Amino acid sequence: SSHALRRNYSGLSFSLSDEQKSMQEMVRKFAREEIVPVAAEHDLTGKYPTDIIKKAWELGLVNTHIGPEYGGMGLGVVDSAIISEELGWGCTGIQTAIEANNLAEAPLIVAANDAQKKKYLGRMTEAPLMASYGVTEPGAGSDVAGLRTTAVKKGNEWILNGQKMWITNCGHANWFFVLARTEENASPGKAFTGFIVDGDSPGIQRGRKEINMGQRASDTRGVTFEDVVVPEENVLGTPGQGFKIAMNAFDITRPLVAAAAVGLARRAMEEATKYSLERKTMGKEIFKHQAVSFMLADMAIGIESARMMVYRAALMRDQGEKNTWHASIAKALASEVANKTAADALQIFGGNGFNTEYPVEKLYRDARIYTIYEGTSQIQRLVISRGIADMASS
Ligand code: CS8
Ligand code: FAD
Repeated sequence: SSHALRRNYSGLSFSLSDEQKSMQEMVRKFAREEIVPVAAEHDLTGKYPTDIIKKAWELGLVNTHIGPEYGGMGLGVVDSAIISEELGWGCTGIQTAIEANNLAEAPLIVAANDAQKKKYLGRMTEAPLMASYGVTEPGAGSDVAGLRTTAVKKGNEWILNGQKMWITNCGHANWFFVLARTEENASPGKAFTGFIVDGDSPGIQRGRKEINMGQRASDTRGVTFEDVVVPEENVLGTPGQGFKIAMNAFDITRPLVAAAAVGLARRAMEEATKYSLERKTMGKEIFKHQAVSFMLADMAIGIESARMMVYRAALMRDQGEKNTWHASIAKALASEVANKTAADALQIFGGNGFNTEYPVEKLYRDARIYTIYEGTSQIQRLVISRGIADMASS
């Protein structure tokens, strides 16, 4: 198939396959017709977009990495990036709710055995369920190795205790991926274990929905685990491997978060372009003032280069190459492009930009999270600079 051909292609290519182009067209239509009309309302009320997620699920736009053996489409990271950009163009709050399923599933994609995949990935393709990735804690976000949640083995079960914070989809999660410390005095690469935790396990207490600055359609909460019993069969990989499994998941999802940021930036550029071609000052459209059109040119520079980096990081993963370094570059670049583009779009709208009747103040608020979640811009630079040092010494 063209899919297989594309994956084996070894030279450079900047074109999407016909399959990818028609999928992009389909998601673009979905975003325009189903997401854009309701995005402002979800932003205002914070209501979880259950209906839209269900429609997206029916179109195969949710849980994109799950293989056909488990009822999914088994899309690659490039395919998923195309979807993320279009959904992000529509509303990154709604896109984040959808993407958080991919994030929760990523540790299973990389480390689960067949029975775990059948049970936990299979059900995601049978009904529009949500899942969560639980790593961050009130006391440890960037410093994953500093997390305090513990799991202690008792017979054939593990007893989980601790607290997670800022967990996307938490209020709706059917199951959680949870990273917990299982060895007190081991190095990060050996001290943690990843678990699949059923959402209805006794001892799980979900917090209230957090009221965030942007992406308000998405559901973010804290959650407490008190003596939660997890069966041995729900350990991912082997005990001690959890940190690497959690990091490996980011190799898949950072390019996709970056893709959504590109979608947001593209939307901001489109809105600002339209406005600047209509609004007149000093006898001409503001687009004809170079100070304005150059802001639009800078938006295009940012968007085009960020998308190339997203595709590069995503394609490397699809081709089986280690992409951690490139994923961090894509994530840092796209986040910063989204913030700059949204801020400049707001500027181009003048006073109207500051007002909720116009679309750009939402884009500006929604953009803000990109330099924070999925690893802050500082953490991406830490990964990138360590990579530079490794290259210099090898
Ligand atoms: O702590 C790491 C880090 O990445 N921190 C940032 C955390 C983060 O990104 N959190 C995001 C949470 S999820 C989220 O925000 C969701 S957003 C909402 C949903 C939206 C839709 C998706 C770090 C700072 C990079 C590294 O920490 P260190 O403590 O310095 O550990 P290291 O020494 O680097 O590594 C320890 C061992 O792990 C191995 N490792 C590291 N990276 C990888 C990858 N793949 C496989 N293995 C990895 N990428 C490393 O080799 C070490 O192994 P050793 O055997 O010990 O040598
Ligand atoms: P800290 O780690 O305390 O960082 C504070 C500041 O210090 C930042 O500017 C940071 O860049 C800087 N800093 C920290 N360490 C260093 C360093 N070594 N060098 C330089 N600078 C440093 N987590 C999940 O597990 N699952 C989710 O689904 C999820 N969804 C989220 C959704 C939202 C809306 C939000 C806000 C967060 C979400 N997170 C999730 C958590 C997110 O990944 C963390 O907030 C993020 O990784 C930063 O961690 P922190 O908030 O603890 O900040």
